[in-house]
Amino acid sequence: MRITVVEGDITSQDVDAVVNAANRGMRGGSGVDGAIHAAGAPEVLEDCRRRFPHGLATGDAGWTTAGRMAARWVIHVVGPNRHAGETDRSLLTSCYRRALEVADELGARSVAFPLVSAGVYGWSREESVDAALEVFRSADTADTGVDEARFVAFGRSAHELVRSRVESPGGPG
Ligand code: AR6
Repeated sequence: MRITVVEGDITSQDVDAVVNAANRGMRGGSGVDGAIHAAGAPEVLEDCRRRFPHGLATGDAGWTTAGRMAARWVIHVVGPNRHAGETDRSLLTSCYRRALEVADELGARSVAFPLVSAGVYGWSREESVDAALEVFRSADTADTGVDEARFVAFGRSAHELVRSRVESPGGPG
């Protein structure tokens, strides 16, 4: 699996699936969730209502259509909310692992990821990218059918940071 990094907006990525940093209610929100629901309106919300009548648990992932976006699917993950006491790092790695599993169920080959939990949910960008890299480089995900995991860094400083973590030879994973 190739790990790539671009700077930009996840809603305009030309990939099979984009990952959303959602919440347990699964009805949209702010940040990347708001952008994805706006770009994929109204189908993303309609599909969320249909597929997730009771929402989704922290650390888990599930998919919907991507509506009018270039991608085919949205893979929604619910990251841990540090401000609500969800400080267990395994919930963050679980999001990235479950996103890859759902991508494999769908047959998605290219998947774009935001930095899950590194906004409203209060984790640092370093913690989120390092959790992702640990999963992407682990033996457990070596047989995934995903051949590109693309970090979409929102803004220049995020891009610099993610790129340096991805390129660091002594980095995580
Ligand atoms: N494309 C790529 N990355 C983005 C975009 C975008 N369009 N917009 C923001 N980011 P956040 P969380 C980055 O807050 O911390 C929502 O209300 C942002 O700079 O979107 O998991 C949900 O409904 C940051 O690095 O997600 C939940 O309630 C990263 O995406 C809650 O916030 C994640 O920031 C989830 O919080």
